[in-house]
Amino acid sequence: MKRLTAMLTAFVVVLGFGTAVWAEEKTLATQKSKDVVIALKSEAGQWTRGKNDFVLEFTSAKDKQPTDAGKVTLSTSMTMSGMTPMIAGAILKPDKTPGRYLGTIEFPDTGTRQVTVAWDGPAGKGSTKFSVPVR
Ligand SMILES: [Cu+2]
Repeated sequence: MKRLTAMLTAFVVVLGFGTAVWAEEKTLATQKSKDVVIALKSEAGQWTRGKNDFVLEFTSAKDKQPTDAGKVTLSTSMTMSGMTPMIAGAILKPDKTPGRYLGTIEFPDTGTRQVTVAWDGPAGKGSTKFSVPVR
C-alpha cells in the first residue's frame, strides 16, 4: 500500500509538471490537415529569439472537440543563403487536457521558420508544414 501511494504521488507530480500557467494564451498559427486542426499557442503570441514555451492543440475538424494525437513531434528549419539550414526541434509532452501538448524550443536568431508537426495516435498518423516568424 505504501508503495502504491508513492507510485500514485509520482504519477500526479509528473502530470502536474506538464501544465502551462499563463495569464493568457495567444495563437501564433493554425493549420488544418485532413481530420485535425492544429493550433500553435503561447503566452506572447509570437516566437522570439531565445527560449520559447508553447502549446500545440489538436482538435477534430469535424466536431471541433479536442483530440488525442498520441505521439507528437515538432521540428523547425530555416534556410539561409550560403549556410546549412538551421534546425531546431522540440520534444512535446501531453498536458493534463486531452489534445494539448507542451514544448520548449530555442532559436539563436530571428527569421521565418518552416515548422513540421507530426503525430501518430488515436487521431491517426499525419504530418503538416507551415511557417512561423521568429521576431
Ligand atoms: Cu538562421
